Amino acid sequence: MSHSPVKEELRDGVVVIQLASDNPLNPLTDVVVDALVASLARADANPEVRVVVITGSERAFAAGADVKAMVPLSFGDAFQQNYIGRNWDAIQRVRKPLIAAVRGYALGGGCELAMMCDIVVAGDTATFGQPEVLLGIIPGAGGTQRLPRAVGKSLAMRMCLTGEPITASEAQAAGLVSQIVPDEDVLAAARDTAQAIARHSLPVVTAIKEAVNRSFEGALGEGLLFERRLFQAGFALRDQKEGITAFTERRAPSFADE
Ligand code: CO8
Repeated sequence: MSHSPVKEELRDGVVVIQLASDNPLNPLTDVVVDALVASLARADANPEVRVVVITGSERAFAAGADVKAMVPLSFGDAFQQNYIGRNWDAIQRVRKPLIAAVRGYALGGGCELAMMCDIVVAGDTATFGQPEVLLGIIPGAGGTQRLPRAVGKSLAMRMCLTGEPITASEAQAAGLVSQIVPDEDVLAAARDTAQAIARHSLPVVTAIKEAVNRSFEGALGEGLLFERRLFQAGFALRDQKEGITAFTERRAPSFADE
């Protein structure tokens, strides 16, 4: 690896983390994922960062796990090393909003990484797929769990069982992608959304992310109760008072993150 596999740029509360492997298809090697996880941890801890955008190259957000590294692995190796779990679990623990800005291929672990983000913005020629079945493996970083929640059982089954990718417009119609723009505008569109979020109260944004994510875990009743408790807890926030007071006074709110 001749250069850092991950580049960071922080501007106006938004950090863009770019996967920038030597290979523009961005295979998710351990080195890349470790660098991404370290970068996300820095962003989560940095009070100047309010929203994170993850992007890849023009050709690929990421073309999946490093298939070449899997060749010599036995079950014992994979289990003992906690393969995938070791570093991937950290991604889902990031508390600040994550936006995936996807150009080109988002395949296998690349599609799973996009689905671990809170919002997915795609270029018009992007493709999303879980081609693991073609390699004789199953998705390993949430593809069988997050994909059906994102696109419904039937399409998720088709994608996972055939290995065939879907287009950006199919992904948008199915709910995997929130917005499609011309390829060259992906990062700008993701930044615009990030900037809109960055203007809001950080604890409120964090609570919304936690609550929405809770809707994907466990039973609906439990998720609704979790949401209600966080909603009630919001009455302890100064920003909540400010937001609703500003509305009644017909003025813009001034949030203090407390
Ligand atoms: N891993 C390792 N190397 C890769 C990968 C990959 N995922 N994808 C491409 N490469 C390499 C190729 O081997 C090739 O290397 P070399 O020049 O040394 O032969 C180079 O990148 C260029 O690739 P191609 O010549 O194939 O480029 P094309 O433009 O013809 O095709 C494709 C692009 C369609 C993206 C094609 O490369 C492809 O199908 N790649 C594999 C996609 C895939 O199967 N992804 C799923 C992998 S399995 C997975 O993700 C399991 C998830 C588990 C959890 C996540 C853990 C990280």
